[in-house]
Amino acid sequence: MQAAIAAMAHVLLVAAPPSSSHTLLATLPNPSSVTRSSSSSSHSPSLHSAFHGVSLKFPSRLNLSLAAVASKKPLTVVAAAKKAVAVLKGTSNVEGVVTLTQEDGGPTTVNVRVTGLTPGPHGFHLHEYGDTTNGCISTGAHFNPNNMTHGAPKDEVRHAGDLGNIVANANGSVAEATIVDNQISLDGPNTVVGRAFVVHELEDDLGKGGHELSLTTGNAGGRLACGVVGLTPV
Ligand SMILES: [Cu+2]
Ligand SMILES: [Zn+2]
Repeated sequence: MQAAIAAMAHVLLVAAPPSSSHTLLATLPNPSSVTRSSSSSSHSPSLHSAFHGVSLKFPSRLNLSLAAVASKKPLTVVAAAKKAVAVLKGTSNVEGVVTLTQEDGGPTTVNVRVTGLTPGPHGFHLHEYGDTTNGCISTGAHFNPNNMTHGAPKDEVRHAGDLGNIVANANGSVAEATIVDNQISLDGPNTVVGRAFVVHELEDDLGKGGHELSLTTGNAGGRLACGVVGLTPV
């Protein structure tokens, strides 16, 4: 009996890390049957059946955690596409929502809707940090992993975060845009997740205005609203 308890402890240790749990579950015909068999048995764990598929019995607490892992598994498998969102807020009445989607390895589609702007173009960028402790100013500079100068979205020399301008219409001051971009991604070392979108007071001159700020910020003026990018269900 002591040997059996020791062996059981070993099984539990092996099963505890998430990666091991996956491997263990993968050998079972149906992960949900683990939950069912455990809930119908309230007596002590039986090592004897530990490697016999559906009759696998663990203490109910471990079973619950395994079941939780199993129920999340389909999401991971289906997630060839990724989706993220940022809610833009500021000190004025300018606000908006940015939604990003990306298929595996493809370009990122950025859907933008901002309200409360003055009519006309407004600079729109991804900034380096998802930090709004001091308002939009603490989001730092334009996201620039390749150490470039500021430019237009279509330029080869640009910050990765340079998404150009969004244009607010005359009536209602709504700006809507769909931007498809190859330099921003929802995963990997240059992920946008954890950084922030910023919408500006003025038009971004795309690096061509001749102003001293043209090659760093596009001289787009103050930061009206910003929002940190986070993952959202696909
Ligand atoms: Cu900006
Ligand atoms: Zn820039």
